[in-house]
Amino acid sequence: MKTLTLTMAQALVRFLSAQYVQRDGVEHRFIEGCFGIFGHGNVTGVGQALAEHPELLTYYQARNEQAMVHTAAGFAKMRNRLATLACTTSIGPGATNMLTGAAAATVNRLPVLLLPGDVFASRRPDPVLQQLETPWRGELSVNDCFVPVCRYWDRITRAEQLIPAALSAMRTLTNQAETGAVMLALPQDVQTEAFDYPLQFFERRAWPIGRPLPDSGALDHAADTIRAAHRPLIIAGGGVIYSEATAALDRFALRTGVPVAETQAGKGSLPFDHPQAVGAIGATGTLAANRLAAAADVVIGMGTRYSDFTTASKTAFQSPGVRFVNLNISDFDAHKHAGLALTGDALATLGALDARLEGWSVEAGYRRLTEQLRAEWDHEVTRLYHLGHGPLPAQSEVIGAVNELSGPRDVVVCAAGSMPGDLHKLWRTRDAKGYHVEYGYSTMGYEIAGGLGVKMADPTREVYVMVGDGSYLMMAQEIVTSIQEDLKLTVVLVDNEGFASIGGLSRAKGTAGFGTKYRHRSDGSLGDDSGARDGEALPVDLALNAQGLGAHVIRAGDIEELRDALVAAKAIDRTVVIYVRADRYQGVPDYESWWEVPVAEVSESDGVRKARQEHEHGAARRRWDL
Ligand SMILES: Cc1ncc(C[n+]2csc(CCOP(=O)(O)OP(=O)(O)O)c2C)c(N)n1
Ligand SMILES: [Mg+2]
Repeated sequence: MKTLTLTMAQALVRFLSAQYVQRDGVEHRFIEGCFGIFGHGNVTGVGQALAEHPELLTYYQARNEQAMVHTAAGFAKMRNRLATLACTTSIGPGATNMLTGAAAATVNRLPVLLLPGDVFASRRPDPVLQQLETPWRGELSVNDCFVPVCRYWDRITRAEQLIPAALSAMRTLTNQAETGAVMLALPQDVQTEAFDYPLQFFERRAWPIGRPLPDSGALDHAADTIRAAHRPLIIAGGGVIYSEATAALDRFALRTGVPVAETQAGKGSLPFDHPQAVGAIGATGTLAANRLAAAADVVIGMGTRYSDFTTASKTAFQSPGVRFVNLNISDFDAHKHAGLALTGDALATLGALDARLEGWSVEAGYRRLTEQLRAEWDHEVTRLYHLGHGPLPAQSEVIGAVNELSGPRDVVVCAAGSMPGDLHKLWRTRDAKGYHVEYGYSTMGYEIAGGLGVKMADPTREVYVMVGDGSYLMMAQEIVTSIQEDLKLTVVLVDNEGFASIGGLSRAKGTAGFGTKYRHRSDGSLGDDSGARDGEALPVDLALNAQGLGAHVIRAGDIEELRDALVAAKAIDRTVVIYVRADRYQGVPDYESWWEVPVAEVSESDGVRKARQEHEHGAARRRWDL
């Protein structure tokens, strides 16, 4: 057997550089690069390996470990999970900083490979700098925190263990039903230990990403169920986009007339002006989709995991006999809502269903209803895009300006705050990859870091990162990385003096926005919206902050200036931050939907007691869907 003597870290880097995936006969390099922040736990191991052979794996420097995981996840999402990035860190805080990123990736089912350093396997110098000692268990380290948020987790305590561990990591990352964060924890001594690795380990390997079909009996049953439906509704989730089934869905919907509603991850499955597109569904849904959902007799879920936002906390579907047919690569999701489970690839399964439904389409009256609801919704979007609100613009107008001045292939990125809901309702998506909102984990701080990953994945598109002042303050530092790597972002920074979304939620539940407004403490302010003790505004200048990080900054005072800024930003080749203030209180309405957030059962406050009554009223509409 021919072997190559390498350190474990050198072998890992060489192995990763040779991994590919193959789908529909096309090969894609899987690990396109490695983000890293070095410390004593990786600089002489993985760091040395990357430095010795930079041609194997491109190294990217980041500012924060959580951010680099978001960047890898954004990259993987943009590439439909056919490629990702690795992340190397030191031990201790460098490693645990990745925890939120790992959870976000796993919740969103996005592959990311995490390579933290770990304490010495030999244990001779214990406790080393940054080691957590656990008196009752010798083999624990802080990296064990990642077990619940990873889909595969391993620790390489001997150099040869890398072989089975690396293969398991690749199997998980490329498995469309199982994918998420994968961690190989790398003890700092073992990273530098040599082993005679078989040459075969480093040979080019293409992992097949197949298109499995459900059982044919289940397909027949599903087709019969759909044929018998009078008011069917498709819910398109992220799986439609990842499987590249959008064109097939477009044809299927046109031919059969079945309306298509979209989840956050599924938005973009159809262009907004498709005759069957009824837009967002659920708690942040359109009136069109929510009306159709309430009356639907068969719900066809495609690649959706039915989050509470999608189901309006199990109140979206009110027809007494409603049945669910679920196409999903994950058996776990396919079985949700007691659905008829079609476990398989979205594209292949849709094709098989289409063939079985030949000649069938919805009744003419249902097509007309869809058309009418669509027209009404389009009108509502136009109204909200051009409210003419003052003195500060409404957020819906900010979104309208960005939508109207971005190109059809450009990408909007967002994650937390009030914008994801407004974008879900209002963004007119023109391209399957044009809408990128991380709403599985809704991580404040994802926006700029994730946007960077989107830009890396497709530099031919302009990337519009829409970020609230709260999220910006949590994690803006990757603006520096975007400057360093010549990856231009257009960041639209919307300042509404704090956490407007949670402020609105708090007000709706009788607690006046407590702790959600940025106000100086000295005059007894509760940081709320009651106006009782409003307190002084903070002397904070986020635009200046962005300028300090190297961005080209434009301050827009109103919607006209925002439009001018968006035009000007196109001609600038480094990251632009457009700073705009928006009215904290001018939100987008809900459209006959509900979201379950618990309210105190007893309280001294009239407002809370009233909110509790409303809560019980909403909760009465919940269904089990058995
Ligand atoms: C890391 C993290 N912490 C807390 C939350 C809960 N949360 C959701 S939105 C929000 C406020 C976001 O503020 P901002 O970015 O300014 O957006 P706005 O609500 O003002 O639109 C908070 C605290 C979260 N989603 N993520
Ligand atoms: Mg805000």
